[in-house]
Amino acid sequence: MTAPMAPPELVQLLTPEGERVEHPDYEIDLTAEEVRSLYRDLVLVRRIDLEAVALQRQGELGLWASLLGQEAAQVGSGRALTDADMAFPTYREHGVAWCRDVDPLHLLSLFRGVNHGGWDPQEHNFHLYSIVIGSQTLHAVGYAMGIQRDGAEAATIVYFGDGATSQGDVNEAFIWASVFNAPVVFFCQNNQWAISEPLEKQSRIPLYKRASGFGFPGVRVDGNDVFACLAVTRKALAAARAGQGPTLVEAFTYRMGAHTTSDDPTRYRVADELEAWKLKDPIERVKAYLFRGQLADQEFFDKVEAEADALGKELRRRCLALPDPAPEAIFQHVYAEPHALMAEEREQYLTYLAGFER
Ligand SMILES: Cc1ncc(C[n+]2csc(CCOP(=O)(O)OP(=O)(O)O)c2C)c(N)n1
Ligand SMILES: [Mg+2]
Repeated sequence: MTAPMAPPELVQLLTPEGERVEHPDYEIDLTAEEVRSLYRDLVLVRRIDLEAVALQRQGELGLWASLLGQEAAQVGSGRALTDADMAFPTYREHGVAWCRDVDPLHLLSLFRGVNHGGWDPQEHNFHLYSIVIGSQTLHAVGYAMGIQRDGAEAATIVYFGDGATSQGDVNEAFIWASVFNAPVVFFCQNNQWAISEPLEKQSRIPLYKRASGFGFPGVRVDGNDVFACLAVTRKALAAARAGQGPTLVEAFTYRMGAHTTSDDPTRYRVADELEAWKLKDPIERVKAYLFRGQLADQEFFDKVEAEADALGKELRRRCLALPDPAPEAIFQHVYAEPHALMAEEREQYLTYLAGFER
């Protein structure tokens, strides 16, 4: 008798060639319309990202952190959320922002330096971007413990990178979430690099296995497979909402671009690596699946392409039209209530500015 096969370590429902495969623990049943909609999300999100990189190169943004290659991890997990769920991003979650209906212009305005965030986290249940690595995991656990006490039928998801798993904050968040059984999904996008530090400098074991040491389940999903990311995140969120506590999802993916526009990855990684990951492109496999099953025709793909072009063009136009804030705006929103010292400093600054010829 042969022993039953263990489920594969990596949850995958769609191969890089666009073939549907089954996994014993994760099912997904999507209509053709739903798959086309996911494809559209992936293409539009990539276009927003490409436009932003181009704008930075032309001096219109101070910086940009590209999500190139991570579209499926973000759209799959983002589309698993209900309106009531709360998401805490890093600085790279433009695809999740898209799924939460955050106007991409707000993302650009932050990186253009014309405001400090630009969207209302409560309106979208999508928190402001966090640049301090791992800090948002603590915020998310605190939020999750809050909604747990409110008895809300909602879960929290927090995004962070492979490098962030070495931060104390993230490990403290794991402990708190575990012992308080907080309704939180830890969504780690393992894109293999923390700027120039490769994964092997962060861990001797696969990241998802760390969860067992903290006392909750961990799962590794193909982060370039939007179906698998959707299925795995849905299940983890449902468990959180049902009172079963946290899950660590490790989305195994690859950062195809630079860390940010200030970085040059050719200084620390070989070109072959990128070439190998290009074959696992998250968008191409959905396109192949749609073609293979005759679920979409050329007209559909042309239409999405045209929509992406129009979105990119319009986003560029709106970005260039963003007004510069008044210099004294920096003193706004520091405190919720009027503050005497802020008012004094604001007046001093205005007097200083008035000393220049206009
Ligand atoms: C607390 C803290 N330490 C260091 C940095 C500088 N820093 C910015 S991004 C980064 C690497 C993060 O890598 P990872 O968590 O894998 O996320 P990725 O950028 O790959 O998405 C570091 C060290 C920071 N922003 N915050
Ligand atoms: Mg990383």
